[in-house]
Amino acid sequence: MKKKLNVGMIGYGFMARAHSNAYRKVNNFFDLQYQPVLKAVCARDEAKVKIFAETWGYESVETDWRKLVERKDLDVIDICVPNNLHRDIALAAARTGKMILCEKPLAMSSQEGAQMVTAIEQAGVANMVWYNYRRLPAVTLAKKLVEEGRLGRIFHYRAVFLQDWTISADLPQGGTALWRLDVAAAGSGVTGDLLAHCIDTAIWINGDISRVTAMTETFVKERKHNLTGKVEPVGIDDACAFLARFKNGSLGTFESTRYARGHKALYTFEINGEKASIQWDLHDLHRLAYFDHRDEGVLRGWRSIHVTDGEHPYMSQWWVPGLQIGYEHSFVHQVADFLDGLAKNRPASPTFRDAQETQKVCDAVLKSGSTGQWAEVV
Ligand code: SOE
Repeated sequence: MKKKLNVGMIGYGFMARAHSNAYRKVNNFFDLQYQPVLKAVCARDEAKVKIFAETWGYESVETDWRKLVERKDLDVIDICVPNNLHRDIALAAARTGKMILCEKPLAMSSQEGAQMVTAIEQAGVANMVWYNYRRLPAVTLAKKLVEEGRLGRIFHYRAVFLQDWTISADLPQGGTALWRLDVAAAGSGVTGDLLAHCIDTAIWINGDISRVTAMTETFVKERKHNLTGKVEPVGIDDACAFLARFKNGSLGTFESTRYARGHKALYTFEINGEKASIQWDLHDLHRLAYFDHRDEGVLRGWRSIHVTDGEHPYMSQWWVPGLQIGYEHSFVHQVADFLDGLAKNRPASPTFRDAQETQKVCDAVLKSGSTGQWAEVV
């Protein structure tokens, strides 16, 4: 008999769908002691949250997150709302002793992140942040290859995350669908939204970053605000590029923009080591490119590994070798790892504390972007 874990979801957007899908599927594919139960979902719009509950199979709805967090029949609170609400909800949930899963980025700033880390650690509650790309089999394989020392000494880490959906100056900011453009709700633009993914993967695979130098730009300076109806200044970074020094001595270059016409979600990274290199591309997420200098000269070249074999991370749980999985599976894997960690009393990463490292890098990037100076990650 599996142990039931009652989930209280806050939010009903894109991420709430991705997480709900993962809770529903995880026990069909992974043999785990725990089983999530979709107990309640909360959002301010009662009519919409009821439709969401019906679609995904939540047993009940709430319209006030404070009420949801206080409910005695819930074990886990899943925070899937704009970034400006993460801290208050996490602090309130920690006070009730509930486990907390928080959508990325952890917080609006590392100052808020630090408060959240303290609160959950004092409360001693299980916690995790949804940096889902780590759990794509090809990305997990990249981490494994680096850990095994196959690349040797790492010289370079290079990542980009490119989109093009905010180029139109007529696009408003703020409100349900466009809160990512509103600095009051998002905290930052591409730095917290997209580079945070790149930074999380980079730290996970290549270790901590010590200093950065960045440039940021806001191409469209004013947009109509959906909440006030007025044209207001845009406070987010539309684009950001930064150089980084890793503690292991390697150099990092990172770039993100929502103004790369033609690119919808092009997240790629490349790692160059003394002996081998790795490349990964979200548009082809089940493949990992690998070049090994130790290969016999005439055969040496980039190989494209179709990461669908039973020996590859997570893949033995899915179909048969050669059949690929997709984006949504990264969330299923994240829930599986969280539940497995609970059973083994071994927290799955990234915990709030791990995600706070990314938050610190984001703060340093934004600071450097505004001062034009190198910034230490503190
Ligand atoms: C923004 O468009 C976004 O949805 C991010 O918020 C997600 O974190 C990223 O995975 C895809 O792009």
